[in-house]
Amino acid sequence: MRIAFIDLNNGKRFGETNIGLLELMSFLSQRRNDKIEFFDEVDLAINHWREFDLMVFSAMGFPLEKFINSKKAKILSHIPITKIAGGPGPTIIPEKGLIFADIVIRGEGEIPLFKIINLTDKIKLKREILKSNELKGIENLVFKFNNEVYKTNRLYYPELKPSKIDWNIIKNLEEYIKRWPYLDYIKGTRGISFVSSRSCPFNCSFCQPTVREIFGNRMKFKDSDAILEELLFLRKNYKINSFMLHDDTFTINKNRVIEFCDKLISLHKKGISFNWICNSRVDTIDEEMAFKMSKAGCKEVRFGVETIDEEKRNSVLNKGIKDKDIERSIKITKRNKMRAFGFFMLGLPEQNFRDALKEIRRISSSNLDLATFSILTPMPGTYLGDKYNVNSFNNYYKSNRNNISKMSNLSLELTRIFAIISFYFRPKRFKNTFKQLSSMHTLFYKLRRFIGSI
Ligand code: B12
Ligand code: SF4
Repeated sequence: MRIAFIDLNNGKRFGETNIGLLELMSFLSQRRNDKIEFFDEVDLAINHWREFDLMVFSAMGFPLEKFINSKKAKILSHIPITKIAGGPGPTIIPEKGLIFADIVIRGEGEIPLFKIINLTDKIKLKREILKSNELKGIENLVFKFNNEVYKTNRLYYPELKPSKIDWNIIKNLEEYIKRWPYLDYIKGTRGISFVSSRSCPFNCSFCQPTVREIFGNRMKFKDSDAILEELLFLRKNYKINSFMLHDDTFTINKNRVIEFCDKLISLHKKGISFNWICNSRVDTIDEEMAFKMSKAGCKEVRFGVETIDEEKRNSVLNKGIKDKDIERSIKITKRNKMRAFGFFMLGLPEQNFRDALKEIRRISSSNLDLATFSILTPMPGTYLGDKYNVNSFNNYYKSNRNNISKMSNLSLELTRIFAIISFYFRPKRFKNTFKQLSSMHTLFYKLRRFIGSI
């Protein structure tokens, strides 16, 4: 079978490979003998469609919305081979995937995709699969059957483990490494992003139940030996010296973190070391863990603080973290010589310009080394999205991002820019900021990302 895998997230622009698609491709190539090809440009895939039996698309909600409103989606819908869409976007609103694809797979794609490919293999005229009754027996599908939308049983896979990635699949990996946005304050950084776990037990209102809708309730962890093997492969073949763990909360399981760190530390004897960075939660990190992480090369720990207002953080956002945990985790991180990074959101319900300025002042004078500021956007498939009746991703790329604050869209955007300037140009951080911006290469990518995010 000849299968094209297409990333609609535009991940190359951010230096971020589509881990979900990579794990799917690796899962399949470990079990079947197909000709698989990865495309990060949809135009290229469209131009080459005749070379494939199946086209497989992956998208988050916002890129999906952008794509279905483009001419390319129309062209695709007329291409006469079977097209399958999956990922966080189609999982939450499958009907949007059906605008250009024949079949949407909800949630973890490994097993249903494997079953569809096996079924397609058995059918002489590949396209006839859409008329096959057997399709109805495969779980987690949404497709059109006799002009009606048909949904099969929704199943989760608590026993499914993330696959070891075959990085050879991405032929232009160097382009991602070149744009990789983290640890750019360390000279000579060459990095790549990983995800070592799936799902999250917490219940933040702006995020859940999306993550559990994709992965189910039970957390699953990737084998740390598999990650290490991947890292060593990338080091040998691509001279990687850094990585980012995109797990929602990498520090959720202390024993696992310590085991992973010990394995990294044991590589030091062979002269091999990595700089790395991870996401954490302020109530899941402790001194022993931070000490090990730092020894193992961790340079930066990222915490979702969201807002400095404890009451709103816990009532509106349902974050479930206290101010004292925030202070404690920042101290622990810095004491162990790692940088503390905070994620913040502006535009909370009822927030006016004055509240926002107060918030920015307090964040800027905090002990954090780094911070980002987003605009709170209720998304479909989240508790907050339900509360505000949001059932489309389509406002995101326009100026109105489902603004639920008391500020106008323009003042919200300007406040965000002001927050970045106020935080990074404080005298205590200015030296670091200047150091980061002094490299033309870094400045170029930072500006590009910044402009792209407005
Ligand atoms: C890493 C990450 C990113 C990276 C980019 C990753 C990339 N290259 O695609 C960065 C930092 C750039 C990013 C940006 C954004 N992200 Co993001 N991101 C994540 C994160 C933390 C991990 C993704 C991941 O790799 N997971 C591990 C892999 C294995 O899972 P997966 O990709 O979902 O793939 C599995 C299934 O979805 C499915 N699948 C995936 N593709 C396909 C395709 C087919 C055909 C099939 C059958 C199945 C299938 O099978 C895979 C394996 O089981 C997730 C949260 C999470 N826990 O997953 C959020 C998440 C995906 N991001 C999210 C959001 C909102 C964003 C932003 C809009 C944030 C912002 N405000 O700017 C942007 C959008 C970027 C854009 N392109 O426009 C939301 C998406 C919500 C939604 N319903 O779409 C998530 C779920 C976080 C959340 N809970 O809010 N993100
Ligand atoms: S925001 Fe982070 S901690 Fe909260 S539910 Fe989402 S992934 Fe979990």
